[in-house]
Amino acid sequence: MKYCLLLSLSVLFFACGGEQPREETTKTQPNILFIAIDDLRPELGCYGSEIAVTPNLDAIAVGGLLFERAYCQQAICSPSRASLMTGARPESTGIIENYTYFRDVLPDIVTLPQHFRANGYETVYSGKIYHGKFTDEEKSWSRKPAKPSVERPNYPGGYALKENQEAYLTNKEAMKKKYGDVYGLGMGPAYEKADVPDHHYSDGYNTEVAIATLKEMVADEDDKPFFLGLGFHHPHLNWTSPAKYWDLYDPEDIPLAALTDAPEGGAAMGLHASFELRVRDGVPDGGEIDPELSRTLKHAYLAAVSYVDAQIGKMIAALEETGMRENTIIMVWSDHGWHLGDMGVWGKATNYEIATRVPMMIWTPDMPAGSRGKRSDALVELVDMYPTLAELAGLPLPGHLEGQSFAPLLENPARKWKTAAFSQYPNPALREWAANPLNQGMRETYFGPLIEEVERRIQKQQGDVWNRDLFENHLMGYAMRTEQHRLVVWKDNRRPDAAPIFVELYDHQADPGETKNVAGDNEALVTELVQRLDAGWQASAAEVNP
Ligand SMILES: [Ca+2]
Repeated sequence: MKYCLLLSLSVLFFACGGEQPREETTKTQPNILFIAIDDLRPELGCYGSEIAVTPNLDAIAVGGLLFERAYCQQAICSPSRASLMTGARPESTGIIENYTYFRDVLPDIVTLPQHFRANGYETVYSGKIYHGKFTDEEKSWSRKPAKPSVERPNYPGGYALKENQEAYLTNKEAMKKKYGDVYGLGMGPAYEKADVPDHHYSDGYNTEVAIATLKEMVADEDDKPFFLGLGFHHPHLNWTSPAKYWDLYDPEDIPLAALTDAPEGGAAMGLHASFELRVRDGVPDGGEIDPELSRTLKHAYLAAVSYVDAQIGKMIAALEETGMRENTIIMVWSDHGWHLGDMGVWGKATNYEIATRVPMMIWTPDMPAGSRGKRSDALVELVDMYPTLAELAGLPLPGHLEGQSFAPLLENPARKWKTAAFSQYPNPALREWAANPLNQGMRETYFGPLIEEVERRIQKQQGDVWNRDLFENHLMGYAMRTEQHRLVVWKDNRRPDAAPIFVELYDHQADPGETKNVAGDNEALVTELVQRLDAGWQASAAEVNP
């Protein structure tokens, strides 16, 4: 084991009177390349997609370990990232929307990079690791990223094409005039195909920054191991990518979502009205997203995925060029999945398989040859990455962690593992798309009719249980994925011990697309699963013998 080796090296150097045992020790610790991809669903070559062009991610899977059943803890950016970066679940962090900065509520929690930093690592990031401005500059990161040799043009709204820049500026101005400063309204198009170099959009540029930073760190004399975060904004909207990535796909070959109906008997509040997409220029405010637009949107999403994949290729090449490849753990993850018309919805922000299942893979220098290229069916969670990386680097595990190191799966990918994965989401239908409670402004904008429509649907299903304050502000969906089932329990989160307001059960053996809620036909099973959900993540942890 690496940790034992590190200890013995230290002892050896002390015993021999070596002058700097600590430095000799840290030299053997692995670097970490922590690759975050925003809104990436597991539709990649290595996940069995027949169309996605993702050779660089596929290559990581070929040499590393891919997780077929990895789940986020909440299917939206900030809560998911606050959870995985602190190693605590949304229920514990209290971060369940995109507006609250985790540092404001958890001033002393030790984050993943902060923990590495405290243990002698240089920690630095480029791009989106935490959500938005919540970057924890002072505590998490020990150094600033380097300046690359290229410059990124300052495109309004991030669009390279004049017509899209103008659409963005005009819409923004018009919305502001009409509705005031309502969050996020007045956007440009959802996608763009422009013949520009990679670094003209954020991800290409941020990769150049990460590569320049890597080279700078390698040139440093202190020989500290590094934790380098490289976070991609794509394939989050807007899907703006250089033309060459669009050209990898023939639109005729792009399959549309196969299952576009809401689950039969599912929770009326379980699905939203695709606000996040509808706010974009060129997408209808309500009603159907027709097949032609659906195909273009999916093409745009796939182009964005290939654009990210190409940047990952550059980053890995830089690791090789600097001689760091063989001593660097590569951890790849996405913060949640995405409905591309699945269940009739566009966007993240649900408690279903499509939104909660994420791509996740790891490559380590010293994993057994027999594990390389394997795909693990074990249930794992994003919150597990913190303890895993800490263990693999030989660091102690902070006591507050609520995940479990999956390092044992690297030794044996098929071993018995957790019995459940957990996530949660507050009422997707009656929240803004950033999971904040609806503000009055949202009702007054063009979203008003959409909100009334979902509200009527919920009232019809829930009858006397309906209560606006409860449904808008306090309703939480708690989801549990087991080997065979997905359970979603809707609760008043002020009354955790009260009976659920609504329950959904999907049987993945019979119905992998989650098309039918079978809770009503399986009372005994629901009772048992609700008990398991209530028992929490600890009760579902894997048994690991020392
Ligand atoms: Ca995201």
